[in-house]
Amino acid sequence: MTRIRLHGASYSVYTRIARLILAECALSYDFIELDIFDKENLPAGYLELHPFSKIPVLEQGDVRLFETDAIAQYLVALAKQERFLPADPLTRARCLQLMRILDNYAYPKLVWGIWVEDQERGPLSAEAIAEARNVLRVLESFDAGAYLSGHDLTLADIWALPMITYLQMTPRGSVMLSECSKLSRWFGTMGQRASVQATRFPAEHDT
Ligand SMILES: N[C@@H](CCC(=O)N[C@@H](CS)C(=O)NCC(=O)O)C(=O)O
Repeated sequence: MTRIRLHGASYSVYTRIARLILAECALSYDFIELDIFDKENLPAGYLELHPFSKIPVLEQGDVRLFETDAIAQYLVALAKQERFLPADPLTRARCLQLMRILDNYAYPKLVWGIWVEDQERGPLSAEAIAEARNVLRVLESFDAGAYLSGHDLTLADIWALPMITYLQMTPRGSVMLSECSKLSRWFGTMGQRASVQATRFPAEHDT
């Protein structure tokens, strides 16, 4: 198989999603680390790989892909690991629903609204806390089994893990997560996976 190259950052939520899938699918790859927020110093030609200046980007021979969902679906098909997307219509729909909830609400409200605010600005506003709680309440309501959309690991779990990890690393987020018994249990289970341990954020090594 032509060698896979992944451009991204070890601190990035979406890069970690791609790396979790690569690890879960036992696909080896070269990781090309860049700081996407240092726009002045992006690698030459990076905008040809990602015209919207984001990470991750996957390359394999002539294949170039951006948008993490496209990368994810390519990788699971390549590795013949379609089990990460449930076959049953409703379970699959719930899995996709969760992934979009995570993109559209959890990423902005938990990662940017809580983790980044906590790191960069200090005291969290009541509004930010209420919005994060609302996201957690919705995730907690997906009462499916050991994993978020059933009894097996799916892309929804892989999507959620990096976002909940950043939330949980803040004092307030850790308390909020502990108030959600199912999500807390799920987070503990996920933390034991080799893929999760192998892709820890740099900030996790400091905690
Ligand atoms: N919709 C994109 C989102 C990717 C994304 O937002 N990546 C973040 C890092 S986790 C990024 O590149 N941020 C840089 C920026 O917004 O300038 C995807 O699914 O790949």
